[in-house]
Amino acid sequence: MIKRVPAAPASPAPVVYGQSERPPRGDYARAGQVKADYTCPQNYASYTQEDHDTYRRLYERQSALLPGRACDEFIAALPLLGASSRIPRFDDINQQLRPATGWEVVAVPGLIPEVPFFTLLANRKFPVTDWIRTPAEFDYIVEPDVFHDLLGHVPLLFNPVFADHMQAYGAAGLKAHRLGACEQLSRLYWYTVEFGLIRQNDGPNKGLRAYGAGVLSSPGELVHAVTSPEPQRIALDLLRVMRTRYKIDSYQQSYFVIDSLQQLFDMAAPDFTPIYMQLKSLPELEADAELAEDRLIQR
Ligand code: HBI
Ligand code: FE
Repeated sequence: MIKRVPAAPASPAPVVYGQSERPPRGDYARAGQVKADYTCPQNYASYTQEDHDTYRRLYERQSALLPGRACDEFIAALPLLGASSRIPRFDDINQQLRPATGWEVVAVPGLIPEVPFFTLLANRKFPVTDWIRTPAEFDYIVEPDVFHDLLGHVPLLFNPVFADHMQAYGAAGLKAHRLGACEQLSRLYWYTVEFGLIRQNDGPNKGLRAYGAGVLSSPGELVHAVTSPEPQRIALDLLRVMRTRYKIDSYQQSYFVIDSLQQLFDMAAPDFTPIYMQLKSLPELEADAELAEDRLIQR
C-alpha cells in the first residue's frame, strides 16, 4: 500500500522591493500561519512591553506634529484608531472601521507581492504589517511596520471618498499587472497615498497639508514636506506623476498637490489603459525633474 504524504503547506515566499542589502524583516514562515493570500493572525500575545512602548512613543511624537501639518480628514479620524498607549488590536479597529466604510484591516507579515496586495485592496481589506520596529530604528525605517501602516494609512480609510479611491486603486492594480504597467501605477500610489499633499482651500484651516501615509508617519518628512523651502510642490497631473521615478531612502524632492480627496477618486476612476499607451512615447523623469509646464504650488 502506498502511503500518500500530504505536501507540507508551503509558506508564501518573502518579498523585497527595490535593492536592499538586508533580508526581508517579516516572519513569512511562521509555522504555516501565513495564508495563500498572505494574511496571517496578528499574534497579539507576541508583542513585548518594549513593542507597546515603542508604539506609544511613536504615536505621542507624531500626534504632537499633526496640527497645522496634517489634513483635516486625517486629524478627525485619528482617534478612531483607538488605543494609543499600546499597539491596537486589529479586531478592535475593525469594529469601528467596518460600519464606517466597509473596510477592514488584515494582518500581513510585511511587504507582499503586487497581485495579493491589489486583490486585498480591491476587496476593501487593507494589509497591515504586524511587527514593530526596534528602538534602534525609532527615527527611521525603510520598510512599513505596524506603526506606519496603522497611523499612516488607516485614518483616511474612515473617509468615504478616500475609501472608495483605495478600492478603485486595487482594481486598477490588478489591471495594470495584466498590462505590465505596475511600475507606472505604483508611482501614482507613491506620490499620492504615500507622499501626497493637499491644499485646503477654505475654512479655518486653510493651507498646505499632508495626507500621504509616508509623510504622516514620519516626523522629519512631515515637517520637510509641508514647510521646507527645499522640495518642489507641483499640482498633481496624472501623466507627470506616472513618468516620475521615486527614491525610497531619502526625503522626496518633489511632492504632488491635490485640492480635494474627490480629485484623487475622479482621477483614478477612468480606465488607465490609454494613459499607459501614451506613457510609452514619453521619457521617464528623475525624482527632482523640473518641467516648464509644471504648475508650482507656493506654500
Ligand atoms: N505590501 N504589505 C504591503 N504594503 C504595501 O504598501 C505594499 C505591499 N506590496 C506592494 C506595494 N505596496 C506597492 O509596491 C504597490 O504600489 C504595488
Ligand atoms: Fe505605506
